[in-house]
Amino acid sequence: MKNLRNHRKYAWAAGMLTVCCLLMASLSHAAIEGIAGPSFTLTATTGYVVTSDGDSFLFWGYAAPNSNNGQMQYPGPTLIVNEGDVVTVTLTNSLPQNTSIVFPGQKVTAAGGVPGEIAQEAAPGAQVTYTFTATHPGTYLYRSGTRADLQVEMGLLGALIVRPAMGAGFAYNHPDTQFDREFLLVITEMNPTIHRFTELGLMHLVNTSNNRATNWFANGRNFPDNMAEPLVPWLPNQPYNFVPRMHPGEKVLIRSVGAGNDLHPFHYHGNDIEVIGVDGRMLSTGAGRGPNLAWRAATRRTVPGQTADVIWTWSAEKLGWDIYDHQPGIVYPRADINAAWPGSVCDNFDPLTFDPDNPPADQFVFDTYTYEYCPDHGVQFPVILPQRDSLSFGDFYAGTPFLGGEGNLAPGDAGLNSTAGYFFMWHSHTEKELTSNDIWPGGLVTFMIVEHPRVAID
Ligand SMILES: [Cu+2]
Repeated sequence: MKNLRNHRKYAWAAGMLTVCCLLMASLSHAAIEGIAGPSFTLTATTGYVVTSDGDSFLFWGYAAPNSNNGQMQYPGPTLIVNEGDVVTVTLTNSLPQNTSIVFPGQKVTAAGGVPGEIAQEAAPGAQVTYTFTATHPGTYLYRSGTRADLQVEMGLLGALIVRPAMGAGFAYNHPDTQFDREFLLVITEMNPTIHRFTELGLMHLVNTSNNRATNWFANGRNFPDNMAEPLVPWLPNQPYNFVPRMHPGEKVLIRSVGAGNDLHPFHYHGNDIEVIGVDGRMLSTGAGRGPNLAWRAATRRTVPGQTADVIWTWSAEKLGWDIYDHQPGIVYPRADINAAWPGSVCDNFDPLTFDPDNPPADQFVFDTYTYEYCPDHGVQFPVILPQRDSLSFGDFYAGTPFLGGEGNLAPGDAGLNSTAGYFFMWHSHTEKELTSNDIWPGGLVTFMIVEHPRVAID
């Protein structure tokens, strides 16, 4: 598996013009929604968060003039800076009590404000400015440092991304941390009782010591709202979504942030993940050795206050059937792609001479264009599909279980999966967290969508 990257580079070098390569490389780094630094202006203020059971709650959060049309948002704006930047964050407090921001992992100095227990605070109507140098690339959390049991619950939190000097396509300053796409996953939860009492100003009734959540969020939205587009008008304080998408064989970086107060085991279906960094530090036994302490897992605990950089990939290798729905003996027209890619490896692959115990190099086993695992080329789906009349059609059923051609849906069913993408559920493995206030499905769920290579993602 680790040679897949090399195979891809080989194919591109052989088949594409340099200028085309550069264009594709820049497009392939799916952007994380956020605002670029190094100077930020945040206001702590109020807004309303809509839950997927149809309710809405008062939240406290951060607003920035250059994010979400200047409206308060949950989570706060994702702050994106470069390694070495001197970062300044000016916080204006429009809340009824003192507040502050802490930046775990950064050496922060503050100007203005009043001393708090763990950070310099801004009183209501006042300002405080924080300054730090982004010395280490990685994924970080920022959140309230004032009465965090209440203020984090109320929504004063966000993510900070420090891009390495090596370039935006790397998680850290090591070639093995290169990725094709990246997505942010800020995990939080909320207890409606605290938000109701706070909205009514009944602060003496707010008890955070018996805090019990009933709603769970990925990037500030419950499922299925987190699969809607970013910046939809019906979620004015929840601009971010969480819809990871990729093409087979790509390396996807998930920057996961435990921004709430509870642990959440998060399960990545479809393949194990590889954890390459924690709290903005690449896992490595020594300088230059790369992420060689990375561990693989199907489910990883999201820890409050901790971040983790996780790589996930999927290639259909050794699936045992042809996910592209190629029928045996049929040669598929590739004229449209041969101009850019030097033809299909799988069309020329000879299964009779293939020795799985002694396989040739990856570039002769994986298709140049689709990333198909050639020994599975044309191998039929191992199960006889039920008759169409016996199927229950979900919204994401495309008329085919494959990445290949689309079929006909049942009469009257428009379907949502118009690209015949392949869906893997990613979700909390605390099963109660698959609800929104006891309504299923909801909460901390999304789907990774593996798209056919012909489907444009960006
Ligand atoms: Cu699962």
